[in-house]
Amino acid sequence: MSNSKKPVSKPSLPAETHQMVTEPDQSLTTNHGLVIADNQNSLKAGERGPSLLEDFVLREKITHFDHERIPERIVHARGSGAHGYFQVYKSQSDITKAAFLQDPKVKTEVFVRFSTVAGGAGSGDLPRDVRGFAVKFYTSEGNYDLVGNNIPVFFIQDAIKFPDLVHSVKMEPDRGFPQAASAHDTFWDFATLTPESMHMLMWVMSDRAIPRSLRMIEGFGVHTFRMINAAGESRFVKFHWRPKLGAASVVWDEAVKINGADPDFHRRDLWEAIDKGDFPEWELGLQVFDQATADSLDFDILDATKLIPEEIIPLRIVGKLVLNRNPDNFFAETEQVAFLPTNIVPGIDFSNDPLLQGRLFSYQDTQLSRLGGPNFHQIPVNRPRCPMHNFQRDGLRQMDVPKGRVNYEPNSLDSGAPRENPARGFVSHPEPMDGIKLRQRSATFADHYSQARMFFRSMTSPEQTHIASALAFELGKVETKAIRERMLAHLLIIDPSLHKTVANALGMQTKDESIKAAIDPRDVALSPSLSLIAKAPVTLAGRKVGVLVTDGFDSSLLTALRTALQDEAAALCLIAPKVGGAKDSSGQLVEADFALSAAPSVFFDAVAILASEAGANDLATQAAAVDWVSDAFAHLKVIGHVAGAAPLLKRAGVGTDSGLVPIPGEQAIASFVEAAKKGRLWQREPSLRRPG
Ligand code: HDE
Repeated sequence: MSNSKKPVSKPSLPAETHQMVTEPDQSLTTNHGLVIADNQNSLKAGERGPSLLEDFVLREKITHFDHERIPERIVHARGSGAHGYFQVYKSQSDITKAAFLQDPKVKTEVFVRFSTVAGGAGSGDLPRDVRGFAVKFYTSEGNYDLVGNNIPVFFIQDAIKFPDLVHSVKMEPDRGFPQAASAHDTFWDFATLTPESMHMLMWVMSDRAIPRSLRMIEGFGVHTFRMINAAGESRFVKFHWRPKLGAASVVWDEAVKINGADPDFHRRDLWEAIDKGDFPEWELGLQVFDQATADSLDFDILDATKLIPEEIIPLRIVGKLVLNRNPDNFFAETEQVAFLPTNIVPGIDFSNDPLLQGRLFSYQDTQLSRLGGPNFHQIPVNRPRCPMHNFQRDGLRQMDVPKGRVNYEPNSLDSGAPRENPARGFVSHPEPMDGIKLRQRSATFADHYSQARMFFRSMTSPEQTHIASALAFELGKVETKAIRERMLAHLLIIDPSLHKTVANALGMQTKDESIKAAIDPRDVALSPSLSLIAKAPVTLAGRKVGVLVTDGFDSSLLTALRTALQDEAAALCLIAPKVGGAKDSSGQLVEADFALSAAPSVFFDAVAILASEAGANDLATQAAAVDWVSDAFAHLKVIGHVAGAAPLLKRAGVGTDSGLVPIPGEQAIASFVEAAKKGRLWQREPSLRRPG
């Protein structure tokens, strides 16, 4: 096709628009390459006549559109993806022969998909839910997929219960609601009849389930895996991802409001950070241990409802993951990426965890129906980046054109055809196996309460209160009293003080001791490293500060604040009553990033009010502005303010505490920044809300 722009006539246009048009650089074509002359009108029998079946252009376009959607994932349907790389800090050859864990000079390409679990693809980003954290490493030895979550344990111990778990948490089948919510009868019915879920329930009720940002979640491989070195020595390993920005969460009331104000809050945050070059990073940590250590633990390492406290086996930090490129196309990449826990490489192997074993079957199977056949590995995001050859042929959606006569092995007709390679090929760890066929849970899996108790008691006081509040909210939405009572009976075993708080919050004074633990919980050593608040970094890096201005504001103060926040690697978002902006005290118009109505304070980690007194008086009559301030206070944020902001602060009814930082002039900006770096003021919370 010539690219020269010569004028061509366009006879199919209606008479009134009949004109000479310029030939475009790229002509629109059908899927088979035929150039389309008119993309505005279907082929009809006469100007006002019926459309003709012959119109293959129309039919091709509509047919393709009709099939634009593929079945969404059964779980983890809502997700956000990004490209990046993984780099090991130093060779891990003592524990594994995996090639991507050897050379610190090598950057291994990755694609990562974060997700919520229960909601559909169009659901909001901030339900109380587990987050998926799936990483595809395109290694030189084939794709390695580490398909984990942001919580290190799981609800169930055996894969056979997964469909029941998922059915119970998803929308109830008769009514089709609630969407993306565990706060309903069927979930709590299942969970309370499944004592092994108690530890995970503590995590899901904790702040971990309402993260501030996908850039601020931890990740876990959950199961115990194996690593094998070149000498064939096997060790057990647990995988951890640690965010460089620190892990952080929102408070529940904020999550509820964010979901309404910006259902794409997490997706947008990840996209924007990468887009502006603020690349999210995680470090990969391993807990490596041998059989003797495994035997010394008071739980079974094959039980996915248990974690190994870092206080017992510290993390060995081995490398970093950097996400530095947004997808070019959401559907082609994020939607079509197919993670398979069976994608492993020499040097890594599975354990016999019965939950993992079921997953080894499920993912391949689900892709067959989701991606329409056995050739989904040919989709660009799923293709290995290393050479790939075998004799699997044909099938739906075959994109390759294999050549030659030979499509079987062994063969003698093609000496260049692929052959097995015992030297480099994957060999399963030769673990001795001997046993009788049976359907039975090992007795070593029977302690369902000790780690639930350990997790709850390892939390700081605000975190414990949040767990109790979440339980009160969730159970408060459960209509069937017997289910609420059953959960209270479990809580009594986990921790009597938690039971008491939740029972009080629900106004249910039962002390039901009808549930008997298969094994009475033990008071194991606490694990303070499980608390997010205890290890929260003092930083504003990657955080956002919302600055509210009105006409007459002090622009030199704003400039100084902007510089101070830049120095902390934080972003400043300028908010004015109107998006067009506000005039500073010299009458100069400064454009805003957002109008107040479009940027509630729940979007920010800290706020500052630089309003003039006249502006603040006016804002004090506007509910959106009053909510902006009272929400920031209720969400325990640091609020910087100039003297002129007083009428608005007063109307919002905010108290005075160390989180209200006056900014009388540029010299006070440092105190605002120092206060904001500490994050939320947990000490403010007891005066504002209690469970129930
Ligand atoms: Fe999954 N899981 N899962 N899962 N899972 C899927 O695979 C399954 C489990 C996890 O971003 C599905 O491609 C079974 C644990 C993530 O695309 C499906 C069992 C953990 C993702 C499936 C589990 C996970 C999935 C649905 C119990 C944490 C999203 C669509 C034996 C370690 C990956 C798909 C992405 C997705 C099955 C339990 C993590 C149906 C049978 C435990 C992060 O195959």
